[in-house]
Amino acid sequence: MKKNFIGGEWLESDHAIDNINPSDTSDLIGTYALASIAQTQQAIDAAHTAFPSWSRSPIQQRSEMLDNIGNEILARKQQLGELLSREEGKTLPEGIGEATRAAHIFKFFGAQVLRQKGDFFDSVRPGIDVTVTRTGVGVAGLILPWNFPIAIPAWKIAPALAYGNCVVFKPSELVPATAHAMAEIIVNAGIPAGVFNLVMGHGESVGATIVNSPKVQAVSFTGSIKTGRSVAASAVARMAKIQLEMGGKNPLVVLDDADLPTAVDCAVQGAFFSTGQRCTASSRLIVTDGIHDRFVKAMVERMSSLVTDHALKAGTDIGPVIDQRQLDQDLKYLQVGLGEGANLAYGGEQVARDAPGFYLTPALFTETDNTMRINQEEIFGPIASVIRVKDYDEALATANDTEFGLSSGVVTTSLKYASDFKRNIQAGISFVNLPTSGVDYHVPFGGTKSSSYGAREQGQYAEEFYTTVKTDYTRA
Ligand code: UN1
Repeated sequence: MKKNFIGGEWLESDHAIDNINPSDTSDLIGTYALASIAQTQQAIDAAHTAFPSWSRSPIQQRSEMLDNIGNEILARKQQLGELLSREEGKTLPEGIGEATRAAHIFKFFGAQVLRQKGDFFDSVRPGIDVTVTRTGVGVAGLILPWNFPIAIPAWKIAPALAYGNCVVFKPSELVPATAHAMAEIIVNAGIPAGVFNLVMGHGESVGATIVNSPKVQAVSFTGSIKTGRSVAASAVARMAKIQLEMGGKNPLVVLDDADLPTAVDCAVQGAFFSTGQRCTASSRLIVTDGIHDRFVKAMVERMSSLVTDHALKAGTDIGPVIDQRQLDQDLKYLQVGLGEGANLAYGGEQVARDAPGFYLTPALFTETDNTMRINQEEIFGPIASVIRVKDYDEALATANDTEFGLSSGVVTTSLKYASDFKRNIQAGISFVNLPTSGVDYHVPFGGTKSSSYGAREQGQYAEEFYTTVKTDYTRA
């Protein structure tokens, strides 16, 4: 049984969970301890106790530690990427790419520790100086989804530690192996007891304990909108700082003047890579009349060449769906779409491969309209819809007609439309002639409307959530 890391020790537990490979359900990756509520509490207590000394620890020490963690992840990116793909189901190149991204994030925040900022003011009263600085918030409770088993944990853990917070890290119970391997790297880098804690387990027990503990001053959550709302309600009720990253129903607008191969590339990558299991996935392909038929034809051609198979097999483009529950949800939405009158132009078939896994071919709906459930609700699978519109203005209005506002994109060769789109799309992120997924690690990440709540993640903007502003007056 792989153990949790609590208060500087690896601890067993009475309960454990089997970690199953979604590409091959006969492959048991390992058995992982489920932290109890008491153990979660113990982790929170340890983090609380460690905070005063960690928040005052020398910045050189913190910087080197984060940089060393980044170097170690980089040195082991192949092995970590393989483990990640084995338990999550994204392809091996995607898994290795994600491990590499996590390494870069740790190294970025290693350097960021040294870029301390502050302000100095004369007081409005004579003889008094005012300094404004930032300090760590306290214990950061980090609650993670399964779809990016190492990148999203890295972009929460690294800034939390960099700015002097102590961490209680709850990975998704579907992907404990990568989390455990990353925790080993963090522990081996010499992190002091209590500063970093790994508590694997379920949301109802471990997650709820973190969210409701008065000793957890900051809660950062990435996951579904439903869980996000309940995390927010509980955490705000006790005045904790919160940061939520939730769903998306991201539009990719394709205009008449688009370069067709670019449009198809962006749509295929954005909608179907990582099996469409990204909150930045392009699930609504909003296409103007003049290019619509050519676009759909080229999409179907390209999709028919995509290989859906075992995540670790060379040549696989699309790995399996994460588990049976998600597969059921995807299949349900395929039925919902058909019931709403959409045309299934390609895919959406549950297929058998050499190994027993959750295989679903990428699906493209056409003849859909934006009011359909398949265009309003997040599916989180390899399913996208084409929405036909007459011109740019209708495309933009349709793109904005959603409760979500995370990512967005436009494919066009017109500077006028590209500029207008960037200004007027209601989303935290926009891409011109690029897929809506696959973000850089050194710039802010987050959305508007129901997609996100609280300060942005990543880059120097991460400081906003993981620090608090302090104003000090001094009379000489
Ligand atoms: C990306 O598109 O590179 O869960 C990152 C998600 C997002 C991360 C997307 N929080 O899909």
